[in-house]
Amino acid sequence: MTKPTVLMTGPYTEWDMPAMEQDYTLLKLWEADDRDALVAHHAAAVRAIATRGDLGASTQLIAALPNLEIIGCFGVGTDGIDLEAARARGIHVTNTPDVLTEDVADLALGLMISITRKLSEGERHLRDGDWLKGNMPLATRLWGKRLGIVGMGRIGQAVARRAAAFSMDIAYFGRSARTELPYAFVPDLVELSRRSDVLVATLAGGPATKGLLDAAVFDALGPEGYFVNVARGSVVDEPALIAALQSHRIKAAGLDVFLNEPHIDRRFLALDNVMLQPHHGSGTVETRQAMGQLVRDNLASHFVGRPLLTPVV
Ligand code: 8YV
Repeated sequence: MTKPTVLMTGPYTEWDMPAMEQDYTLLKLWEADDRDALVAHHAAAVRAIATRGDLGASTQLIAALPNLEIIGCFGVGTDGIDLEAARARGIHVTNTPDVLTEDVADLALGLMISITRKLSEGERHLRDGDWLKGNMPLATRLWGKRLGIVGMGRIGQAVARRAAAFSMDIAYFGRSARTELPYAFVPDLVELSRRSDVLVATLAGGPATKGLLDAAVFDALGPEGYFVNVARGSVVDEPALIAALQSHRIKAAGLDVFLNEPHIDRRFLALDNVMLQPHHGSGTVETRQAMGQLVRDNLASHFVGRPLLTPVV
């Protein structure tokens, strides 16, 4: 049997690539000098796109592939994929939920601890020899503080479970109240921000949430407030966040996601009240192994006609 042709938008982790090569004829978009020419030349053969949460699959790419059957996304966020175009043509889309939830929540807590307890400053204080001259400035307590979670999906709930162990007072904003959860629903995002010491974004990206966290939200958080984003850069009005950090209208931020990754706004680099991470929420060996396996299991299921494990469309 000939192997199905799969267009990959970017590399997967090293242990996934041999498994992908074994089962499929791979077209590696990132290695092509002329991407459009590669797509045009093989367009009719491509039956699947294997992409990543950060790379997605554009309207143009989907339109260029007349025999596309499925898009497998290595990541839970499908905001970079034109889902409407896929739906309109009956193209399946799968993602990798659940397997990464706890890791992303771990990183959110890590950022919350880092920025309140000044972990970067502490290390710099020691390495630069400043400890010999005196103690580092005092930090802020995290436990017992008021936490606002923006987006009470799987990752938001995993953050809440961890925050409960820190005796935090937890409230959330989302599309609707989750009455099964023991946390306060605040239907107004600015109001949630006003009542929070720490605001953490765990909501999905996409047109519906674009720029949702704006100047009004940061002003409501206030000069003693902390902001953490492990969701998508697009959910934040980035110029408003940078301005709030520059003018100390919020205290500090911990950011794992940005607009235009990896070419992030250079103004972030000049700020000393922000901890920056390179979109690494799911970046553990264990989770990336599980994500790769799930992408491959979905593709394999599709090509033998079994139900998809984690369909989005
Ligand atoms: C990954 C992500 O970093 O799950 C998502 O939506 O953005 C991340 O888990 C990304 O998909 C890997 O490239």
